[in-house]
Amino acid sequence: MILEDRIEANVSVWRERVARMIKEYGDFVISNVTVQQIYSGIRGVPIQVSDISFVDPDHGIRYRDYSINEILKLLPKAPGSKYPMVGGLYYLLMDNELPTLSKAKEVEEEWKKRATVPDYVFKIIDSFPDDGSAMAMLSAGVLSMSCDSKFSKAYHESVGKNDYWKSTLDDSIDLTARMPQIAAYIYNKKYRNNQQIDPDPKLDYAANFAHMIGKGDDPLYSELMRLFILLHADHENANVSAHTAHLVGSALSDIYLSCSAGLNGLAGPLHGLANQECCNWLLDLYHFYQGIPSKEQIEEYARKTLEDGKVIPGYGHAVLRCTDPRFTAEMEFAKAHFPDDELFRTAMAVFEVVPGILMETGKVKNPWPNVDALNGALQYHFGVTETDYYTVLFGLSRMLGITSHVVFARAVNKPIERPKALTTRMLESMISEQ
Ligand code: AMX
Repeated sequence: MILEDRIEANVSVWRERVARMIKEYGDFVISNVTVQQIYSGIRGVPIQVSDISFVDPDHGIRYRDYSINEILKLLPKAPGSKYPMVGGLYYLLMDNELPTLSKAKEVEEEWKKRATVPDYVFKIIDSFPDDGSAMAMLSAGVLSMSCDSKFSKAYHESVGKNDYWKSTLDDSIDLTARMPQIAAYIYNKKYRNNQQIDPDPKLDYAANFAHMIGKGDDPLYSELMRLFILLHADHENANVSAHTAHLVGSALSDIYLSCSAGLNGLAGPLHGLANQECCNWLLDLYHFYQGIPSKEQIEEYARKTLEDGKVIPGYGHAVLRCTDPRFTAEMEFAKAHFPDDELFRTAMAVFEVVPGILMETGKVKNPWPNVDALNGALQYHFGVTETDYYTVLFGLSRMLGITSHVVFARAVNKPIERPKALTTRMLESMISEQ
């Protein structure tokens, strides 16, 4: 199996590092938890080790310690493309080493061999009404494949604990191989009168997805999807979707059960759904002023949004304290290829005005744009105008990172996660006894 030998070579080193850390420094205190943190989403409390990716508050996401700019430069490119091949990205997330072009291609070839989606997945998706939630369809489709889990089979055949990661990797490759067709099937069912398009084995992962949603004629859309998948592949494992998948996986639930749970978290408006809300906000702004709005109009519109008690989607972040480098990468893509697109120009005008307004509130910790501030505008340019589908694109990409974290957790035998809950009365007496 691809990557198995690479991970095998690293596993004993990782296990030794972790075992040594626990044995020699098990009592080392890295953080105290305050009452405020308990009541506010355990915000900022270190609860995980995340060696696959790390959100640096001042510089943005790093995959295996490489910044987005480095990744864009260093990963092998798809043939005839300026953007990295998704297979190489998966290799890096799983392995810690920059892949060669041939390694990236090996992953893509393996995906092609495993890309057949079982019929029952389509039947499950078909059982939803056409106007059902695209994310619920995606989550249910992924969940249904649990019956095919190689990990589950190995577990019930009493494979040893130290080898659980191998069948989990097997499941991760199967799941990621099938994701483009499942995501495309949902798009075609909901927005293209169920006109399904068969995969084209000649195409790379991202181009094949573009082809299956009917955008195969525009090579630039394949380029966008290569970039989009790369930018959304991972964001540390303490965010809602990755942490949920990890938590469920820690009970030794298989990857399909874990990832379906993670996708349900991604579907929330404070997480992945912000994608669509941001594009809708931009479109409403654009239509309200019947074209690209002036600075004053944006100011008026943004202030009205805040007065109505709403947030300005696409701005702010729980961890980042800078302009999201993923936003910058998307901005550069649009500037290079369609600088005059009206929705893109609207997004750029918003970028000039909104941070200042958010700073004035005095409470927003990060007034700068996150990746969602542009995602929708870019998809819209290519005619993917169905904003309620955007979180599925996010989910398609995020499975690469989430499943890498799940495999890694199995490789180092992370135990079941079980923090502790306290009652309010307990907290009150702890405080009064101080
Ligand atoms: N517009 C208006 N108010 C905002 C704001 C924004 N874009 N971002 C933060 N604030 C407000 C918060 O609502 C909070 O107000 P409160 O004290 O009255 O409840 C206050 O500023 C402090 O919040 P914070 O510590 O700066 O942010 P947070 O960690 O609580 O929340 C986030 C982070 C992303 C949920 C928030 O910035 C937000 O709602 N942004 C808009 C939605 C969005 O873009 N989400 C995408 C996130 C990225 C992703 O997962 N895809």
